Amino acid sequence: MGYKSEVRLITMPFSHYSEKARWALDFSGLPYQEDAWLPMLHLLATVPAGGRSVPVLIDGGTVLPDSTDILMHVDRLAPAGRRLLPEGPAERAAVLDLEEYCDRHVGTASRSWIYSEMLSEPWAMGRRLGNGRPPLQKAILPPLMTLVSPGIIRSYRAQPERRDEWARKLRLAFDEIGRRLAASSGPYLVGDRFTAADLTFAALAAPALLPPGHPGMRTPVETAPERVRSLVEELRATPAGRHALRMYTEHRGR
Ligand SMILES: N[C@@H](CCC(=O)N[C@@H](CS)C(=O)NCC(=O)O)C(=O)O
Repeated sequence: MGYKSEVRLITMPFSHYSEKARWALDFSGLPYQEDAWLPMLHLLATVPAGGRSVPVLIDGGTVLPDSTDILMHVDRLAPAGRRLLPEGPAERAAVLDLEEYCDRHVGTASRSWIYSEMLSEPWAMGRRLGNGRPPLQKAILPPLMTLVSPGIIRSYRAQPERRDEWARKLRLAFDEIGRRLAASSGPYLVGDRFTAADLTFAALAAPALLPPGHPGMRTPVETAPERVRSLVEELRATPAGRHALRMYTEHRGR
């Protein structure tokens, strides 16, 4: 099966599920074009493609509106040595199980937690998200985040009074990943090499770790509000947090 260079990945630059798909593509070395949209405007690209959320991968006639399907598609096309899913059935099942765990528990909690902390001041959040972005995006993001914040808060149950609940869920998920790391036979979540499990955890934990080296999230932890900084620093110091930061340092080339 050949790979066409007109492969298009529709994203929001700072979306963590988009980062999961983008990292898988970057790791594979396969050529693609990122089509990055700001929140809500992304619907102009995803709805015509037949989806709603980002990421969406369009590869010829194949349209994949889900990060796990994208990762599996990319993995089938990736050259040997650039695969993220092990061949062995037991290891492969362990990786897919962890990927699903992270999709359900890490990605949801990190997103709702950061929004519950930041969206009571959506203008300020828009300014932070604009950090390091082109001037037009920098100008649009504060009013745009102000406009979309009520919908985001509703969709992700990110009301400010829920922030402790989301922080608790995040800590539980990090504890679970820490246990899986301790049980692994090697320095990765499954064995002795980087897999989709490590990538998915690191990408989906990013809103709660603000990892240096993240291509779409350029908010240094030093500039974050005190309460955010405090939990980011706490989670960064856990075994799971240290693991995610190491994955960004060692495996997040572009
Ligand atoms: N299960 C999906 C979840 C993707 C997702 O939640 N994307 C969010 C951004 S991180 C989104 O597009 N939200 C806006 C919307 O649904 O309109 C996947 O893994 O791709």
